[in-house]
Amino acid sequence: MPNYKLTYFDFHGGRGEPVRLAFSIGGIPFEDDRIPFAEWGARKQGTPFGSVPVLEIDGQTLSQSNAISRYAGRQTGLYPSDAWAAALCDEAMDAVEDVLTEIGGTLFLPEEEKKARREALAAGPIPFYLARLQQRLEANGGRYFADDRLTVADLKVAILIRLLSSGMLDHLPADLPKKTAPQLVEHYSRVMDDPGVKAYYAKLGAEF
Ligand SMILES: N[C@@H](CCC(=O)N[C@@H](CS)C(=O)NCC(=O)O)C(=O)O
Repeated sequence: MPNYKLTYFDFHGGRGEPVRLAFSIGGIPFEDDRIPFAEWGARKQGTPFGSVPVLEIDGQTLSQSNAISRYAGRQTGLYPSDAWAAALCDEAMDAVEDVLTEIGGTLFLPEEEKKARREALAAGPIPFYLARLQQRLEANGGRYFADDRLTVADLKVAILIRLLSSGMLDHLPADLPKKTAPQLVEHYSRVMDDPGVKAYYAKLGAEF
């Protein structure tokens, strides 16, 4: 088995979390390299695109979260081999990226500008994406995004729903997912009830 090292920020979420979960669910050991935010400046230039997550595989480096999630999914049986089911996974993961990119663009804005941008996101684009993700979930049977089973796409959507429901993002109401896409909130609970997901968070002593 290759040696894996996943580098990401030190919190239970974000673009690195689906990869941590996938390896853990699949029983694949990996070095969980969690960068304190204070150290990021010194490490940024050493990454392929100036961003994390980054996965090292026997010393080779892979970046871009969806590429890493697909790789981890293939190694753990959490990414479908069927081309159509795999494409449905990609669709959901890329839609989540659209939302994360919008939110990421607000993180370091001056307060007034941040407030305006986030209120605009909460009034349009985020409910739109949540509603459309919910429609895609329904179109694929209502339980999982592809293959009628847990895949890396479900992990990525669930982590987004946890972020949006957390109340940690000022000016984005925490009840946005519940109000606009209740089935995604149910889907989040389904993912969190997965024995592998439960075991991962229990091991870390994390409660949600
Ligand atoms: N398209 C990239 C985006 C990566 C990205 O923006 N990562 C954030 C953390 S979630 C980051 O590295 N932020 C710090 C920075 O850009 O300096 C991906 O999907 O991996």
